[in-house]
Amino acid sequence: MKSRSLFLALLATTVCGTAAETREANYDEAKVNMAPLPDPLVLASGQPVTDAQTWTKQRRPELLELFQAHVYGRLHARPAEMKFEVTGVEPAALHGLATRKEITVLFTGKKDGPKMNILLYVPNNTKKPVPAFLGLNFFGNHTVDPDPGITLSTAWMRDNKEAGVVNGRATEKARGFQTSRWQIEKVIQRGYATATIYCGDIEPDHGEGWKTGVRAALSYEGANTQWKPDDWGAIGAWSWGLSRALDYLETDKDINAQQVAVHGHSRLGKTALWAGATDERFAMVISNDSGEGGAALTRRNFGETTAIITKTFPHWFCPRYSTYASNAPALPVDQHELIALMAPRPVYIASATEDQWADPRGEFLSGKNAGPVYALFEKAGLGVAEPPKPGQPVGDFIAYHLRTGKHDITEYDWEQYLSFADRHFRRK
Ligand code: GTR
Repeated sequence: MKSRSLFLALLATTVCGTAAETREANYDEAKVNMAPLPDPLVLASGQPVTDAQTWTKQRRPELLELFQAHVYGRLHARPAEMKFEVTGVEPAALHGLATRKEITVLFTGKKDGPKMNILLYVPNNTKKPVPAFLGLNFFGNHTVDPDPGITLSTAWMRDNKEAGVVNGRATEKARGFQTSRWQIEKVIQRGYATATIYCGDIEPDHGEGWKTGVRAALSYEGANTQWKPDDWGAIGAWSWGLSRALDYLETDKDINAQQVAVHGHSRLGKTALWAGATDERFAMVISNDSGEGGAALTRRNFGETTAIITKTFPHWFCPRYSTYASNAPALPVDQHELIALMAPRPVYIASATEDQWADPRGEFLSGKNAGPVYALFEKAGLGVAEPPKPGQPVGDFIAYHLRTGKHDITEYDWEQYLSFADRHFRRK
């Protein structure tokens, strides 16, 4: 925990110029002082929700509305002019294991307009259509595997020596930099397609990123544009991009679009959760170390807090979210209700022992407190009251594991997600 947490707390301090955020990062369970959680099973009218139909027809829309208005903002509709262009197909990629496709999504139908590039691998020698994993990446599609045929991203990204990014652009050195996080060959060998997009294609990840992303392209109304309290933030934009990728997957006859698992790590895990909440076509949702603003309960003062995240990354959320910076208990929702928005679809929450910044216990408790909603559908949740020991996955339709190690996605995490998908997509 300590080095990453310390680094992030220092970063928060540097960015904000105050020591308050550092003090707020509590790592002592004895000092956790959590306000009562809102009850997902009580309607705004005060009536209890006791059946799945009332949940689906009344309570779910109420909660979705609250998350849109207070946390992530409202999403834009799918543009009618959107087009897909398949820009490359290699039938013998990954030593013949897979077919590699690259698809450009022209959001406004124009080649010189906003766009994103999907990298998709489909297993060869497998009965089609196949289920798929879909997630955003941090440093460009060319980083997810050493495959030299992947188009090198030309989009802006933050300079990072290790990631091979110089002067805001990727270099050849970056190829395969995130291979361990994607486990592409393993996923393919297990019979799944896997698709990814660089999040920065949709919106660059910084405070001014919206100016060159989909938010400017689709909801900017000129120089005097003022973001409204419930306008979408970067997480909204990125999750919207995931839905547009699913729009493409629905058109690809190799893919079973009824079985697409949306996944993501860290800020992109928060994004996967919001995509799963807003787009019920996603059949499974996986949150890897998503932490504050993701799976972790907001009301717990452990690790990253609302105060810290809204100072450091205000652009991720809707403007109204920042008004809760020093008063998280005033939020009308908490993150167990975000998990509940996945019901009755399978949802997996993963934490790591050295990722205390993301509050593993708070992530577990979100899953636990979403359980009563799954119970309305007669779907079993975590099945345990306390977090399991590291390396002991628990749960059925809500699943959880605590991996030993740092903030990352590893082969171990993928093994669990693949088994979870096998179980729920009935591919034993
Ligand atoms: C951190 C942030 C976390 C998490 C992480 C990441 O700096 O505080 O909420 O999202 O970034 O995305 O790697």
